[in-house]
Amino acid sequence: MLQSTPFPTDVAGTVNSDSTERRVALITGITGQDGSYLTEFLLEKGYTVHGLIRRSSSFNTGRLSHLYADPHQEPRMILHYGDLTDSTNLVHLVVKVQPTEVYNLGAQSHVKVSFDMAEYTADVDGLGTLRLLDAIRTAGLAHKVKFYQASTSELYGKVVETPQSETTPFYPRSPYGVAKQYAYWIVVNYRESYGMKACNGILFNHESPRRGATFVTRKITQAVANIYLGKQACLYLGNINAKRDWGHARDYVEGMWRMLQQDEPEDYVLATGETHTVRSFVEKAFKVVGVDIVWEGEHEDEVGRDAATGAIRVRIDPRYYRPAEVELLLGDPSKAERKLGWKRTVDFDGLVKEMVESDLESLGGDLKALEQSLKKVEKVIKTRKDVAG
Ligand code: NDP
Ligand code: GDR
Repeated sequence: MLQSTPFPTDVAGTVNSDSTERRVALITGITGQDGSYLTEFLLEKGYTVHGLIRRSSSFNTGRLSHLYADPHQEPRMILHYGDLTDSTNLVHLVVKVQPTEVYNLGAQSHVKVSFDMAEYTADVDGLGTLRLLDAIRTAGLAHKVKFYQASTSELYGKVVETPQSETTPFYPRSPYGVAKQYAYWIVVNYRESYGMKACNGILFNHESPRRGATFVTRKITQAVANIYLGKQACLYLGNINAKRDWGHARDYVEGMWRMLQQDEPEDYVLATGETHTVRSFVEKAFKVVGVDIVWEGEHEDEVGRDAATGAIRVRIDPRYYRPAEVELLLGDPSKAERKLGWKRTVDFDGLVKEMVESDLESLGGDLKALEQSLKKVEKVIKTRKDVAG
């Protein structure tokens, strides 16, 4: 059952009077990709999870629907209306929930949109972090709460060095990156000024079948599934030469939690240590449905054709270009591996395959039939090779 009362009178997770044993998390951005995986992870660990959700005229809790409690049981996931732009609301919420861990994942998280909504992005992503930290102080919990800030590889922006690590200087290239840089430093400042146990997780891109449909990976995998099923003809993209260090969101939320289990609060990079172009993501995704893409043309006139049929499956649309681009991200996760014992478990190929197959399945595609037809093609290729000697 969806518990959407803004300020419930009885707060689950507060039954145990010994504060050292309480495990109560408060998550902003709980309805997003990471929020949903983190909630699953924390519920599994026995936490009570409180989440901030925004009032919306349409349903925005789809990623959490499988976690709603049986109405006959005490709910362990409780949702509250709120917004990172509303400090009074945040203070009430923190006082009421008395969290032991706070995960600040809420953000206007789309880089391209941040150029259109720069002030709003600064308000939510930058000042929103300050409001939440101050709500914790106002509630008298500055020394009790462990705080996670969703920092980002977008802080590195223009390439200064690679791989990028905790010591690489920042050079953000978007209003989003600049707002997140404010958030990064206010977290460091509150840690140093008030002794707050606050950490920045500098996370490189992480994706999953739950990734928002306007981020490039999910846009590609949905298009591949639609094209395979004959529901779409062509995929339009912007800069396909940009390089990203892509991991799986499920691995990354575990890293967030591990950061908060340390005695000393510090900042950590989570990344795979590999980088790939958007172009190669496209090729891999089409390959999952047995299509080889060949490229021809240049710049805005470049197209990606199905090598077997000649059909144009990818075109460039400059509308998706950004006023300033982050060309190359490649992270060095060695500090997190050494100190947190964290390591990603899903590689690039595994990530692309899972996302394409999930989109195919949700669009009604038959994965078994696909597997069989790919096996047949493999056999034909092998026979041809054998014949050719
Ligand atoms: P999503 O875009 O999927 O989720 C963003 C969440 O923030 C949603 O729950 C959204 O609510 C909420 N939100 C937006 N505006 C507000 C607001 N004004 N007040 C409160 N909540 C708000 O992002 P991800 O899950 O991918 O990312 C989580 C966090 O990690 C973000 O802060 C992002 O910037 C950061 N990050 C993400 C990376 C990635 O690769 N995924 C990498 C590095 C950092 P609603 O559902 O109502 O829109
Ligand atoms: P990013 O992710 O900007 O890295 O931010 P996104 O998937 O939006 O873009 C990745 C790269 O792909 C290029 N690109 C396109 N991007 C989109 N969205 N749509 C297109 O059609 C397209 N064509 C090419 C982009 O130019 C870019 O180079 C994500 C977000 O989750 C942030 O919140 C997070 O902080 C960073 O990752 C790390």
